[in-house]
Amino acid sequence: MSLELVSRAESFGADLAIIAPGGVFTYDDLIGASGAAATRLLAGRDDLEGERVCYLVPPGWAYVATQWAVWRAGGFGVPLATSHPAAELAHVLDDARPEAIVVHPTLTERISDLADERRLPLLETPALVRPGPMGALPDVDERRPSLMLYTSGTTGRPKGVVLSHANIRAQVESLTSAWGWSSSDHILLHLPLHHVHGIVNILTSALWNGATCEILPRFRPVDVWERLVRGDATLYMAVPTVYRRLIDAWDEAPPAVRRDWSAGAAACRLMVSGSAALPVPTLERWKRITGHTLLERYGMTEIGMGLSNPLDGHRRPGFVGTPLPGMDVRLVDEEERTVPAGEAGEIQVRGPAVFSEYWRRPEETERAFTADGWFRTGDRAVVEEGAYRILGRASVDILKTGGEKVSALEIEDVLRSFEGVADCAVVGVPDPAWGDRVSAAVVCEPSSVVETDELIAFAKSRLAPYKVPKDIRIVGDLPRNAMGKVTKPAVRDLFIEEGNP
Ligand code: MLC
Ligand code: AMP
Repeated sequence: MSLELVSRAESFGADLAIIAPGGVFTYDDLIGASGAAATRLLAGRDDLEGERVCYLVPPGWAYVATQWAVWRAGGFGVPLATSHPAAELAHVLDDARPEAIVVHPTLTERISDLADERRLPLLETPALVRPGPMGALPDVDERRPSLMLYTSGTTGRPKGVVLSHANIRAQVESLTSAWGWSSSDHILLHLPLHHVHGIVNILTSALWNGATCEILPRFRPVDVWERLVRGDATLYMAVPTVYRRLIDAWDEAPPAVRRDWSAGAAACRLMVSGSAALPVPTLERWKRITGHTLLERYGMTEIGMGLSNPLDGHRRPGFVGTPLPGMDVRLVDEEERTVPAGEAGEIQVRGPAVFSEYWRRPEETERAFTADGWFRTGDRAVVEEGAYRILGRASVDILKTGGEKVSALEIEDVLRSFEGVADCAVVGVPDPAWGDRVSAAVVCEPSSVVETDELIAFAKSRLAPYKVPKDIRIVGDLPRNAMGKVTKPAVRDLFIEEGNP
């Protein structure tokens, strides 16, 4: 028996599955290409048996065919971020220890040295996903690992979140019923494909339902508006920073263009925002421009989506609604007792969509769950008049910038390794465009001069672009409390006082 996602796709046959820069592809095409590619990945074996396969492929047809091929061959997919420099890619390769890397030819140069150093075979997508014969493929039990997504935490480098096929099915089924997905849906996709938002909420939900997923090669606000103008997209999902950029582009357009753009967006049946807090002014502005009250929902790599405003009914600005189908959600105090109604607490989640473990990190996995299986999200919320309102993270060291989660501590480690830096503190400064603006206060070694441009170039060579501080201030000392510990709120105030938004 094949995975349910695949058997469902077989039933959608000649319907349009993917529209991508390289062409248009039906469900039959996806079954054919991923079957041939799975056969090549197996290379005569019966089953990849959970071997990791990393893929560094830009959003597009080859990405989708590769992901399905890995799954159908019994492999464990590890998407690599196309924006990451070598040091970040090396971390994932060394942690995941794949048996092979699939790469799009435009990115081969980026990874070939890393692959050679680790003696990993590199398979280029044109050869992998081309049409060809399909051999016998294994039966893949849905409890087996399906996807490993890397996420930043309060300790160490990013860790792998292990999601099974059953976890992903539970996430997709929940969203299908909550948001009314059907085969007549047509969704636009420009989010990166190494996160649940792009992979599960958009791509896999579309393919589970026999809908069409149209992949745009990159996010450019004008392209999205011009695509919406055609009036045939039914669904759109993005992070708050993207909505803000779309609003800025609309503001800059001439009145006749604005009218067309607004009419195109109004034709969608649903527009969703998530991955970071949606500022109420953005929600209100979007409503004036398009007529849509954005449906805000709350999720996390480890759990998929947990809370959502309703498809039908009142969507309360500033709130993320109620638990999604299949999700148990509770708020607890520091002793892990459920808080009385109306009081704030940590969000804990349980259910079939929740991940099983951090890859090869048993202690961190154990710390993440209570004895009776609730996952500790580290986010705080309160329920008011029946709806959840997110209050923020329990830790000041986890930031969200443009929908990307970053660890202040990981960035600090990198900055401290730069010659002449004695100490530093990284904080998220509230910013209307990015959510948290990654900012660093840096103390130099006595008699050293640190050029901020050089420090930024150094950070760029080691960190994903969204982790690189947008603002660096050289300070004489870091604000500390009586115990000598750096006080992050006081560091944040340094940037606010100095004229940041
Ligand atoms: C890019 N840059 C960022 C950034 N993205 N800086 C901070 N935060 C980000 N998120 C950098 C670029 O490298 C560049 O640096 C500069 O900022 C301006 O780049 P840009 O071209 O304007 O940015 P762009 O490429 O357009 O990307 C912005 C974005 C993108 C918002 C479209 O970041 C994005 O798609 N974010 C979504 C992430 C996502 O899918 N999150 C879901 C996680 S899952 P320089 O130095 O070159 O100028 C999750 C669970 C859930 O959270 O609930 O969904
Ligand atoms: P990630 O680890 O990248 O999956 O990011 C998950 C985190 O994003 C959550 O733990 C929250 O802190 C944050 N998040 C997601 N959706 C929302 C939302 N609607 N409002 C506020 N924070 C959110």
